[in-house]
Amino acid sequence: FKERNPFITFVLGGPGSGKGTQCQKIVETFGFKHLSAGELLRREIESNSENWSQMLNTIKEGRIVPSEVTVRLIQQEMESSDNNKFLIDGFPRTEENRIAFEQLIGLEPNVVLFFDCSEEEMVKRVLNRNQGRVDDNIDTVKKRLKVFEILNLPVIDYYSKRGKLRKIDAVGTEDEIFEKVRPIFSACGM
Ligand code: UP5
Ligand code: MG
Repeated sequence: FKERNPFITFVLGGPGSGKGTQCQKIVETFGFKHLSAGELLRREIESNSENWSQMLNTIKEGRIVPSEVTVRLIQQEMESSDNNKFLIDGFPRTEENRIAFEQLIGLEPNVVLFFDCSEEEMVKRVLNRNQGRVDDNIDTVKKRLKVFEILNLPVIDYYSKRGKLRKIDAVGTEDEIFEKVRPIFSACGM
């Protein structure tokens, strides 16, 4: 897979910061393959795969599913895609996730987007979503925010130090935010 020289973007940000929404726009404009780690896990749970009930509990509690599960799902999707440009949404959540990906896939991301949003706005967006997600309730949202702060901020910090982080102010309309995203990919020659 490494030999295909894929272009990999990690898309990070707290719960409800607009990762999925902006990923859709990036797909429409730049033709990436979108892989939401959370979506892949929810699909695994729905298909009653091995350990589905444990995974469901983990998500209900806002905790992080073991790296080996998530990385395997992402790897399968990447290897079976004929697109060579990937948006990996909501992953890596932890330093352990990041290291597991880099070791197994043998690649680092080309770019890391970080949608920076206030907690107040994130809570409001998540509670308004109404798509029946088991983790979209005030108790779980509070836990997700805490897990984001403790486990994901160090990953964001790591990529900032590597010069790969593109931080985007995620307050504003969806279109206003996308106009800040667009030049990042244009500058990469897409
Ligand atoms: N919305 C979007 N943009 C808006 C804007 N500019 N103005 C106003 N409203 C806006 O957006 C959220 C809502 O806000 C939507 O209703 C949207 O219309 C509106 P969305 O684009 O869905 O935000 P997103 O950042 O994708 O929020 P999401 O809730 O999906 O983020 P999470 O990171 O919490 O969820 P994810 O699906 O990635 O993970 C869920 C759980 O899975 C995790 O908590 C964890 O338990 C588990 N998980 C792992 O264990 N490992 C992983 O690697 C990944 C997930
Ligand atoms: Mg999402």
